[in-house]
Amino acid sequence: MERTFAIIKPDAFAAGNAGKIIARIYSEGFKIVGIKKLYLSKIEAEGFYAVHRERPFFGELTDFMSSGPCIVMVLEAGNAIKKWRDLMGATNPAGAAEGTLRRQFGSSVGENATHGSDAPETAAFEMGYFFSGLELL
Ligand code: 3AN
Repeated sequence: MERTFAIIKPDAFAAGNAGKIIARIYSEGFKIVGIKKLYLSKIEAEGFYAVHRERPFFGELTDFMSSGPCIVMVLEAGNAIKKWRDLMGATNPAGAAEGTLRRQFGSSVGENATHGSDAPETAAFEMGYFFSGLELL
C-alpha cells in the first residue's frame, strides 16, 4: 500500500463538487486516511507550492489556492501516487482524458479542481505539511 496527498481545490469546493469527487475516490478503491477542510492563507499556499516559486504563475496559483476553502486528504491504495494522478488527468482540463476529474470538474489550467503529489518525496512533504502522524492513524 502507498499513500499520496490530494486537494479538492477552491474552485471544486465552491462549485459544490466535493461530495462527487469524494464518492469517486471511494468508488475507485482508495481509502481516505486523513481529511479536513481548510481555508489557506496566502503564506500557507506559498509554503505549500514553494517548489514553484520561480514559475511565472506562482502569484496567480497561490492567490487562487487562498481564495476559498479547500479539502486536503491523504489517500491510500496500491500505487496510490500514480493511481490518483491518473484519476485526476492532465493539468489542463481541456486536454485531460474523458472520465478524469479535471476533465469533469476543472475549468482552466489554474482552476483544475484537484491536486495530487507527483512523487514519493513530494507526497511525504505534502502529507507532513497538513497532517500530523496522529491524524493519520
Ligand atoms: P500538476 O498539478 O498537474 O502536477 P504542475 O506541477 O505543472 O501541475 O503545476 C502545479 C499547479 O500549478 C497545477 N496544479 C496548476 O493548477 C497550476 N498551474 C500550472 N500551470 C499554470 C498556469 N500556466 N497558470 C496558472 N496555474 C498553473
